[in-house]
Amino acid sequence: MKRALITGVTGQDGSYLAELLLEKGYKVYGLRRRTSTPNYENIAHIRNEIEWVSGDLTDLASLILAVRASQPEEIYNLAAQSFVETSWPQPLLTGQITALGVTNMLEAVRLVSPDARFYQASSSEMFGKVVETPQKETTPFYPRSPYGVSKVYGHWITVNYRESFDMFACSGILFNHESPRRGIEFVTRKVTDGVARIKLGLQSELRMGNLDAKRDWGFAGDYVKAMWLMLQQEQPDDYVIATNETHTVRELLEIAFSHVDLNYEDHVVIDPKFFRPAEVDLLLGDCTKAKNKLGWEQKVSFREMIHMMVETDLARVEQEMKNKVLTSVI
Ligand code: NDP
Ligand code: GDR
Repeated sequence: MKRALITGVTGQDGSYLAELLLEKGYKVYGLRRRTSTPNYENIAHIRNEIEWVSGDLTDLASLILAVRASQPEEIYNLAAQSFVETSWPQPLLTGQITALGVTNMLEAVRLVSPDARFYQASSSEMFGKVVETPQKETTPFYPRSPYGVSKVYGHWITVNYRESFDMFACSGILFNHESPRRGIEFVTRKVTDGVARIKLGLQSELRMGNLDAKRDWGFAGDYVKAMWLMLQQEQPDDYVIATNETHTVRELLEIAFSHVDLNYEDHVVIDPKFFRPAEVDLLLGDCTKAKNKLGWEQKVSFREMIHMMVETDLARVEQEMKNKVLTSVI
């Protein structure tokens, strides 16, 4: 039985990846950090199938113990302070987790299980300001947020450990990917949750930021398959994972509201609070390398995914109304 250690297992991607690895017969170890209120929402259904190890990306000793306890053949480093907006008010914390945390993880692997295969969750946010489109593995980075800068560090330290210590370390440069398990602060989920609440009469407006930003949005369930494929190759390498399509936030609004016969223009209010100090205007990925070398391809389209998210949020909000326990809105 193969063993895998996942950091960030309680997050969106961690939950889909844990499901995938369990299906494949892996013994899955999940790193969890101490929180005052435990958060198992995304993995409640598989919680008892995961072996838990405690640790925090900012604490090297805890990671050494976690790698020692799990003895994994594969390690997926998905943990991060992952919300771009929060990286301006919390730049140091973001750097400690999202940048230096990667070195902590790599050191733990190098010291305890140097032959383990390592996946780093890199991001299209590293491309930032448009230098070239579509963006591919060779496109220069120009990050536009403390988060993006931290991910560039995490990316290059992964490449450096591969080249310095001959470690099997891969970096997946993943473009935005979403699902019903997406955190509610991210734009797709904020919109689909807002649509559900408006449709069910709980609120009438949705306050938004820059509607002109363009993103290449895929489905998280498809993207975790690419992570696994990267660690099954003969040689470690870096790959862009994307849909090769881009859409504005405005198109996202149109698709989500019209799915329940509403017009977004009747409900969306522009609020300067949601504009960022520096914006990434356009992301559009070219994943030709992943298609050719990994045989990876997306299955769920952007429209299908947004419909799936609206339907899930409608059902959840309706249930919450019945139970008279409404979760708070962003
Ligand atoms: P989420 O925000 O949903 O999950 C983040 C995870 O990191 C959570 O499990 C969280 O645990 C954990 N975490 C945060 N801080 C620490 C810490 N100090 N020590 C240990 N664990 C910690 O992110 P996603 O699932 O969306 O993304 C997964 C990874 O992929 C992230 O690194 C993200 O930056 C990157 N990425 C994501 C993309 C996307 O579109 N989703 C695109 C490209 C890259 P807790 O539950 O305790 O908060
Ligand atoms: P992003 O995702 O910053 O691309 O990072 P997010 O969904 O937060 O923003 C996407 C775009 O939408 C615009 N926008 C808004 N965003 C939010 N959150 N709330 C709003 O009200 C709003 N209005 C407009 C933003 O300005 C932005 O242009 C995500 C994260 O998952 C990262 O961890 C990951 O690395 C990248 O995707 C790829």
